[in-house]
Amino acid sequence: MPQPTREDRFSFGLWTVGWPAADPFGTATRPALDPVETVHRLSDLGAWGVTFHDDDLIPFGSDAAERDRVVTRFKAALEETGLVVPMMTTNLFTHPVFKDGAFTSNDRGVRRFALRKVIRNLDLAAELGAKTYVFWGGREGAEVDSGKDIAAALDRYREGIDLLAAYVKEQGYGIRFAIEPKPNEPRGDILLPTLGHALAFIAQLEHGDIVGVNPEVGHEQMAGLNYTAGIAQALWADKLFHIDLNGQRGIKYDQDLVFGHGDLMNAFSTVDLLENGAPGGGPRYDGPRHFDYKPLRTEDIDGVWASAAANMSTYLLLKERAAAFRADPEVAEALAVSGVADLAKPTLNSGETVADLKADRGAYEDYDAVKAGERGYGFVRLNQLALEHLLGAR
Ligand code: 3MF
Ligand code: MG
Ligand code: MG
Ligand code: MG
Repeated sequence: MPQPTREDRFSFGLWTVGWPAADPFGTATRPALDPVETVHRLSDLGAWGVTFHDDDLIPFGSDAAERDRVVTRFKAALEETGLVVPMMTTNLFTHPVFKDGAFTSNDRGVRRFALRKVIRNLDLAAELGAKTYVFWGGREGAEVDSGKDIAAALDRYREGIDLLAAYVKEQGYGIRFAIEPKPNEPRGDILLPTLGHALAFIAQLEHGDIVGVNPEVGHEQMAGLNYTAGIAQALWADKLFHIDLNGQRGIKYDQDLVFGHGDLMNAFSTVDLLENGAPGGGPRYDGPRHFDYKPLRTEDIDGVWASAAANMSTYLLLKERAAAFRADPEVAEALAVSGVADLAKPTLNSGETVADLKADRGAYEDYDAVKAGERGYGFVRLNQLALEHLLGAR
């Protein structure tokens, strides 16, 4: 199996391998992990970065002395291993104070508390050199339609993100924000449920220049959406600041499976896009390959580390397969038959006006739509070639 190296820039959240596997129906099946041990284990496995929510490292309610002690110890582990902290985030969902949301709680005191909690952790993010700060608003939502004024909630969401972005700019932290959409869970409905909603929201911000998205595979798939197509749009908008890779099998609860253990064909096209870019060019993703998964509740501690390794191994295998796919002359021929590269050509000629288009009889009056309608695009053959490469049959 391919072995990960630092150059692959794989990162993991402390909350992923560290999940003790309590779920709504059962208690924890594994002990809590010491973040320092996690740093060492991830480093040994070939990971490059570790990410975390404030409370993953510093227990909620810790006093200043305890906070300093924990951070100092953690920093020492980073130095010993060379692991970096590319991304940080805030836990605005576990404590009961956030049960009706953080930036969009109906309770103004909660909203102010949430802003202060983020500001405090942004200072630490800058200190640890994090380049991206993620906002997953898991509690920003509702179950009761009449209980949440959505327009007002979006006003408060915008107020919060803009205030924090202004703070980051003012401090010269060089941090960019990435909003992570999710359709539901834990709230019945969450604000900014999909990547598209998030992009539309970002366009309304005053400081949207430093705000992008952190799409998670499973979250988009929980909404029945195509992850690869989604991140392609985020790239097109120059807003793919970070990614959460994992697996999901259909529209159900957030499974957080190992990357590739859900929709494998889609995982293949995701890696192909991330590694090889869109066939027609455009912005490329060069951020961390971040895994936000959960080791199955059935696994023991050895299984935890095996599952972490599985994410990286799967990614690297798919990367190899995607390279073989792109290099195959038969694939090139199939892509040509499908007309994939032809889509990069503008529909109008350079300098052509709408009047010119109207005057072009070949475009309409003399256009043989019946014949054009008979064309086969060969997409099935193309997909079968992808599948054969994916299965290692080519
Ligand atoms: C929940 C998530 C979150 C976010 C995290 C920020 C707890 O479904 O995906 O993980 O990823 O809050 O990165
Ligand atoms: Mg998630
Ligand atoms: Mg998930
Ligand atoms: Mg996530």
